[in-house]
Amino acid sequence: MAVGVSPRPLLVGVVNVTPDSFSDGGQHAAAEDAVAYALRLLDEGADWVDVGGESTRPGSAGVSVEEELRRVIPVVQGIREAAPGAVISIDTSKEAVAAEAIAAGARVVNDVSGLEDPAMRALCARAGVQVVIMHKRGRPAEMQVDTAYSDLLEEVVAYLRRQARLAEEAGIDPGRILVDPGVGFGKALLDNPRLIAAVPRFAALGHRVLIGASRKRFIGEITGVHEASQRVFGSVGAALAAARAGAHVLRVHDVRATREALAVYMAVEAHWST
Ligand code: HH2
Repeated sequence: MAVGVSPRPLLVGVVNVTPDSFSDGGQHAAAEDAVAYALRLLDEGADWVDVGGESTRPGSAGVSVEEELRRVIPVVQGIREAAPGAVISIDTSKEAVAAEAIAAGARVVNDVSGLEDPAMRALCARAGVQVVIMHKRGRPAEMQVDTAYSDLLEEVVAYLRRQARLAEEAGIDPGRILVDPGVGFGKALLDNPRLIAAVPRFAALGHRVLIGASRKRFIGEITGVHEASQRVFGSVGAALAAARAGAHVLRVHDVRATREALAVYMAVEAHWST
């Protein structure tokens, strides 16, 4: 990183091994393509890569354990062999998938269902991995049907607090827990900017905060860019806003664009108080 600037948020590069992800479905469906893509993201400056084999986009149907394992395990193994020092997270809600991915070298479990499964919590405690606890409402198939909250921020904070406490009670080290308000997961479109601005409220829980806004639909609504893969500029704007709000980790598709924008942003930010 450039000299003399404050630490920037960590960047997580998204590696979707799915035929149907909302912005890059089908692009890296073969394991070797996905591994090569992960190595490229690491080369572009990703601090870790997030491997997922099941799309969580609104309306998507789930996949079986067997199919998810078939998609992700060769990719985790391939990244581990080609880049032994790389941090790999597994984006799954299934304990069986997380277990195999950890055995293959994943060091973080990114669970969009907030570690609700006690078996998942027990596994993560035993394995000593880092965990991302994300808020969402409902399953992907119906999560955009009811997006009304009586108090959005309070509800998300309360959920993250409860799930983090359950994780700690299961034996997960508090320092290994990250929380994530789940941008786009069962939220009204314009609630998403509110969630990003509210990072300090989530950070007050005492855990690092991850924000995953990259290429999501609210960015399309704001910018008028309806093709998800074309939402790079808006996504970089969201990343800078999340950094400004104090996010510790940003989950992004466009690593190089985000890293370069953040480097400039952080260089300026270092002088705000002077
Ligand atoms: N968003 C997606 C997937 N996993 N994990 C966390 N912690 N936070 C997020 O915001 C998040 C996530 C959705 O993005 P993507 O993986 O690109 O799409 P899909 O779920 O369609 O594969």
